[in-house]
Amino acid sequence: MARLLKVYFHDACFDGTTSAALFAAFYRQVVDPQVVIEPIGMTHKDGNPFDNVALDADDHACVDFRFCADTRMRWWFDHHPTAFQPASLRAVFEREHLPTWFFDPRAPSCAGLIARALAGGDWGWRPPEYLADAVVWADKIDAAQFRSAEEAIALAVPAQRLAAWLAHGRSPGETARYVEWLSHASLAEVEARPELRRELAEVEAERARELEAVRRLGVWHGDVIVFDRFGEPGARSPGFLGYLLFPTCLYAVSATRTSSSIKISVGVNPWTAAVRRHDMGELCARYGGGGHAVVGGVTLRAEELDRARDTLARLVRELASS
Ligand SMILES: [Mn+2]
Repeated sequence: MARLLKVYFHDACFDGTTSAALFAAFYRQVVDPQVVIEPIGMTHKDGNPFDNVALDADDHACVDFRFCADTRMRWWFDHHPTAFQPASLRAVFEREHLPTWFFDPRAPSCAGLIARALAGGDWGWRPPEYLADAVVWADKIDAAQFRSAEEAIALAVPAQRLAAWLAHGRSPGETARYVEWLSHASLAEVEARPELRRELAEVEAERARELEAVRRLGVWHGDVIVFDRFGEPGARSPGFLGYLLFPTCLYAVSATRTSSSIKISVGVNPWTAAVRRHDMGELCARYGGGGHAVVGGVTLRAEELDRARDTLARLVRELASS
């Protein structure tokens, strides 16, 4: 009977899916050509995301997602500074020291980290030619290395169209199927699949509607642009669209909610010449959230709408003051 490999990956994320496809291609080429691979998308949540995960296959891998403190998770690749939660798991990583666990918080993407890690040491593996482009795009998308907001939101090439498709609320089944396709073919070949034609056209049409909605939504508070979507549950954060439509802003703040949670995101315009006055992570931490210097967020429970509105008003007031 064929052996089974389960690959856990950061779901609905361009880097997460590319990492899973890349690792699947490696495993088939180097470890076991006959292996059956089951890709499983993982999402962040309060508590341990591996709580109800059965490590019952013949081998297990986790890519672009936080550390699982179980040596049955034999392969692990991640680049998130927040990979060890709680932080005490770092001790397990250091103690067990598996040669098949790789962590580099400076890596722009996990796919790039996998390519580099498996090129070195005992493996000497080179990604197949058809995945080279995907690895380059994972670095670019995950680290937001774009020259302009126009470039960041463009849907000009397969990588960006597929990244937008992934971000449009895909189901775990859809992303698993996508990973399987990408483990055998290039982004251009996957993007051209007839199964995706209608959905990719929808992504483009929705982008046009979204631009209009975000244009109407923005409200200025000094040099802070605010997108309050508390009134439209399920609506997404404008992300880079906000900087495209309001290029003179220093900060963008967006407020969104779903049936399960409320999210306030704050960011520094990556394409402004102005100098930021605040640290986003430090600011958000004071309201129960966190993040980095240039991007941060506060996540609240769905029933905390009053608190969320108050937090939004306070954050905006602080950011707008000099
Ligand atoms: Mn990543």
